[in-house]
Amino acid sequence: MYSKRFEKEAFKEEVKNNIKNLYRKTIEEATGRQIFQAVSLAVKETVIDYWLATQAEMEKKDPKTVYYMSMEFLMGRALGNNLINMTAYQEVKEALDEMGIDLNIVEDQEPDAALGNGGLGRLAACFLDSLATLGYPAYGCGIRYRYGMFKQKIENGYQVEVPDNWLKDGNPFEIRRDEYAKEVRFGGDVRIEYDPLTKRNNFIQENYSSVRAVPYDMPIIGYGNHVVNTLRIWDAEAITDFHLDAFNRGDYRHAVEQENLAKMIVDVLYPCDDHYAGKELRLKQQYFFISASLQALLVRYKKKHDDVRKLHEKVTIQMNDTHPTLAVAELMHLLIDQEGLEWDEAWDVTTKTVAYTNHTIMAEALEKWPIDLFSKLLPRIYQIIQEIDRRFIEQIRVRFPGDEGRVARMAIIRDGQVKMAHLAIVAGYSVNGVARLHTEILKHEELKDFYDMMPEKFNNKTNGITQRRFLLHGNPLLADWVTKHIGDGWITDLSEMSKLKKYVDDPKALAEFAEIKYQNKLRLAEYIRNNNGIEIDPRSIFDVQVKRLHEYKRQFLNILHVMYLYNQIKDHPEMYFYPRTFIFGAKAAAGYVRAKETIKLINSVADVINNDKSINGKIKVVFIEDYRVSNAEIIFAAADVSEQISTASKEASGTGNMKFMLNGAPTLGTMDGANVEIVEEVGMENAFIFGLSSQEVIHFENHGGYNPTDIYFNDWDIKRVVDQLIDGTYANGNREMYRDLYDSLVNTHGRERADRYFILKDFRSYADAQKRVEEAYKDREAWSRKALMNVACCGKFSSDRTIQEYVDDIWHLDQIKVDA
Ligand code: 26W
Repeated sequence: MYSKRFEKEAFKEEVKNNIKNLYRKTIEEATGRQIFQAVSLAVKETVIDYWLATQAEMEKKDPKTVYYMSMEFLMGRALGNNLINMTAYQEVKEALDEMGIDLNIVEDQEPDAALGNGGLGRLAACFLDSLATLGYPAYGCGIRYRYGMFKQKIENGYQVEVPDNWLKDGNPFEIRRDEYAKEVRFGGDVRIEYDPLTKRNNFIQENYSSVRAVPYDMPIIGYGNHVVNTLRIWDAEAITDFHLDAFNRGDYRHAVEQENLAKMIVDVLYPCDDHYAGKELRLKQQYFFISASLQALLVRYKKKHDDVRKLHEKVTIQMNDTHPTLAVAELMHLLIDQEGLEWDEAWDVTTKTVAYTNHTIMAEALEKWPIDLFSKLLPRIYQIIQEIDRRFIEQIRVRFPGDEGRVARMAIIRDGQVKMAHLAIVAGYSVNGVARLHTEILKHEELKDFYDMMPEKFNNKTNGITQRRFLLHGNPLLADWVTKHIGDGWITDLSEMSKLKKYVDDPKALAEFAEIKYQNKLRLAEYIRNNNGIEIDPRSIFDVQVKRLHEYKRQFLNILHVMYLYNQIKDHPEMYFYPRTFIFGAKAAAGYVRAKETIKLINSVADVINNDKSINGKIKVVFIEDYRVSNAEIIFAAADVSEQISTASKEASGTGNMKFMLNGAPTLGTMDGANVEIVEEVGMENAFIFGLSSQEVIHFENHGGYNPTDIYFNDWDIKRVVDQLIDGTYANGNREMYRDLYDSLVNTHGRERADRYFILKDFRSYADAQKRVEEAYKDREAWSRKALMNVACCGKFSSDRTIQEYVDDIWHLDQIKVDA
């Protein structure tokens, strides 16, 4: 069917027709964006057939399905990825070539669907790709934010946030499903009414405001298997057409309120990563998409089944972090208040249906809602959580009599707050971390009390990434080379990459492999020239740190080390130094002041160093504006060194680390998150590891004993670099500009320890590891061997492997097959 649909002439005709019908233009007259729309709609025609076929198969087989609930889906661009997964990329490229259209340029017209912040959102997107590719029935459930992750501009070295109006020209792949709209209610009060017939109390919500949730479906295409799953994201609308009815009913104010509520709810993605702000609107967003998704899920289930007590046999719900944890209470509410189940029956179903993934141990990221805010907005949900909490505390007291400390630590409602992680763990039938080290820290440190009481729930699922987007699409030169050597099995079975090991001592293979990296570096250099106006040397070492800006990720350590190298070169111009390009890309949450200062510092250091002719271009520093999924694909392909330098114990997993590995960039990193497992696969000799261990960090945190000023006063090079933050070197003489960054290293402020993230402690060991990188890079062939070993050993880090583990250990889904 693909071959029939992508019969070239028919496809070309379709594109022309779309341009004519949509824009009343010829191809020659159409703008780039119009061509993108026309091509996408032509592709969608084929997608729809498989989407229907998949739905029909699901109707027939009634397989167990996972609902992946997530506030974030960081999808990136769809067109190229859809063509790749339909195995139609080459054919479409040729068809467009014949029309004088360059597919690459068409792809570049598409805005990223940036409905996520970083790791957690991109993981959700990779999971959807793997679920479809493995043929597992799955819905992604989320929010159709009108504005996604902000666009980042750098002005005068500072980050400026620009709204991301990604839907401006329409989204060609989505389908609005008005017929599945649901009502979601907020606020009001709950009246309890005794029903003598059923001898039950009924809980009736009154005087509420409500919005209409309307789903938009996006196709999620499996690779080469004709399976098309659905990402269902919800838009909000006012429930009444207030111009007429409500106004006439004299209820104008209420109607306007509901209109505003609807507009507000889906307006924008919260751009906070790892920092919980406690905003009412965010709780509204959470309830909005959870309630709508669960209502829809129940309707779908009941079409085929009449006993909701068996929901867990066909449905499983995965909660992506605590953000969707209201699902626990909303499912209880629907089962009790709508379906008429008794508490115990509803609890039995709920606790067999929901599961929870934890993505962070950063205390400031844990969601805790103030009771009064929560109970006013969600009065019935709050009652249900109170009852869950009451019963849970009883259980703790039975298991640990007299241990009221434990009750205080574990309660769901405590200190005037509702603790979402506790609710998720108590109700979830599975609790997982996202890398082995992270899960161990959860079990033995952060969630120890819960692990003591219910060890059987805890399990690890080390994250993964999809090789379809991050190699096959993002790095076509390497993808072709790999296929030429080991066949194309790796596309759906990344463990096949190990077959490349037989080439790691083959000079011809190594030379070709190195040449591909070089070509990819040229491509990135061109991107940087066009976007940053900076000329970089493609023969220099591309040393890359791209990820959200966060103190624990330690971009600060990286730039301090650059400042240190610069001092060295200035002091010893004759010293041997392999040219380096330090590349950064990072967005800072809009309100995260210290993160924004770090961006400014990186740009200031770049200004000084890049303009210093005396160092002969030995160091260049580039801050790539607006790091996002689409430019990430270009960046990973071109990287020589992967900077994964978080303070050990802080990065739950990391997934960028895996994307670099897949593209042949060895890791320069700490023993943190999934780095530990990367090193285990590739071997210590093919990575550059430094710094404190997680145990050492945790020990210092619990027992003290680290004093950064000891280092500051005893290591002259370190003191010099730290002092340069306040001597004006990088601030045109201004001594105050980086005072806060300086203070964060050497002065304790209030309750915050000096150098919380052990930057000075790890500095020397980082500098040594960097020295080892330089030494290793000098031997070009030995370096290529290391880089190729990284590609050959990356098999474990496919999200296909991760998803298969979720299926085997947690979800137990039925596979489906769709015939062409
Ligand atoms: C409530 C505010 C908020 C927003 C986002 C709190 C926490 C988050 C996320 C948990 C942050 C996040 O993206 N975590 C990352 O998840 C990735 C996927 O599992 C991991 O690879 C990263 O290590 C982890 O930081």
